[in-house]
Amino acid sequence: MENRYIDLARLGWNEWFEERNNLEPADTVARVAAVDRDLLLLMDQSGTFRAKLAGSYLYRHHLSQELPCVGDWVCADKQSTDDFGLVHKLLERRTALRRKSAGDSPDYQMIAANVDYVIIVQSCHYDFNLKRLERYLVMVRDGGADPCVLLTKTDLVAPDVLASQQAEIRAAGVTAPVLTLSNVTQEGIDDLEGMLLPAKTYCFVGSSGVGKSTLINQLIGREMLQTNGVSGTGEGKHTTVRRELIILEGGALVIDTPGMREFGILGAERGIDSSFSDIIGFASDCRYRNCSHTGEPGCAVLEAVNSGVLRQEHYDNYHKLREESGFYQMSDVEKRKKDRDFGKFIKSAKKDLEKW
Ligand SMILES: Nc1nc2c(ncn2[C@@H]2O[C@H](COP(=O)(O)OP(=O)(O)OP(=O)(O)O)[C@@H](O)[C@H]2O)c(=O)[nH]1
Ligand SMILES: [Mg+2]
Ligand SMILES: [Zn+2]
Repeated sequence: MENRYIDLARLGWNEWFEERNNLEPADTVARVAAVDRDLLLLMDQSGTFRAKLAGSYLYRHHLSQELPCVGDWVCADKQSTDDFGLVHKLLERRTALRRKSAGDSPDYQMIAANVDYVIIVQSCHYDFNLKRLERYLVMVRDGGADPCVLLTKTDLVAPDVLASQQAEIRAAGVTAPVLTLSNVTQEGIDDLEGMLLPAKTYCFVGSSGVGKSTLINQLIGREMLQTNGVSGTGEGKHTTVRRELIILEGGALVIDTPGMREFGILGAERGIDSSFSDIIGFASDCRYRNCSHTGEPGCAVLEAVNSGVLRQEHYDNYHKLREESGFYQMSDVEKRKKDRDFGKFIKSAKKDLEKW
């Protein structure tokens, strides 16, 4: 590796990136720790700094997969007039965790880039779902990263329940490592910690409320990430709203992500529409074009359910899957709140990273 990149190695840089990207001697490379549209938090060998996407970059790239996301390597000019660096190049990705955009768009929504291991988190208490796990495994492999399965909240189920879930995973032919832990009793946390290698990037994904941020806080050793303190409530609400790259004391790089309703799963929408074509058929007769089929007046889908033409169970499954697949986008209110929070976040993240 060239000398100027050696310090970047602890942020995950390696020969692969050097060989794949035609870098000029003047290029300064940095890794994306967080993103909010054209605003980025970057890290390099000397610390963290804020940056914006260069106008010329935005002009030339329109697909969301072409925009930097958490974990990406970029070229950035640090000196810029208004205290922001300027990102003018996105380096080639070694791996990509991404999902297909809705419809026939060729675009992908990026979740994280250059991840070595994706830790698929499910709580063994009411969240365990083999089908969903399998869809995650497909998404991870599709993007070139290695999967690991993690069952949390083992303190809430009897040992035989946990054992049968593990057996179910094995019986399905899943070859990825399967770990279990409790953030409450700490049982199993050592096993996970022992697996985390310096300069490797681990992305935690899974439904909202399974304990991803709680776990990462334990790994950091303090309450850096906000977690959902009120258990049993807050249905449908995400505590974590932003993907964020954090460096642990042992040198591993971890990415926290919001619960999966925001993301959905690779291509899931299309799959759902094809298995529920009967519902889609009724939906064309709904009074409102954007009908959610949950109680709007003139909803033809509900009418079909009520008159017994559609089975209630089929209808319920449809909603469950759509919800899981991220079909329900965040409301505008949530989006605005997210924007406001980002300013605060940048400040605190900068402080945290500077200590490191
Ligand atoms: N009993 C038990 N509760 C846990 C465990 N891990 C987390 N929790 C609780 O579960 C709730 C949700 O935890 P979070 O860490 O916020 O979940 P998350 O996966 O980050 O959720 P999002 O950020 O919304 O995606 C909190 O109330 C935690 O205290 C565990 O191992 N056992
Ligand atoms: Mg969280
Ligand atoms: Zn309807």
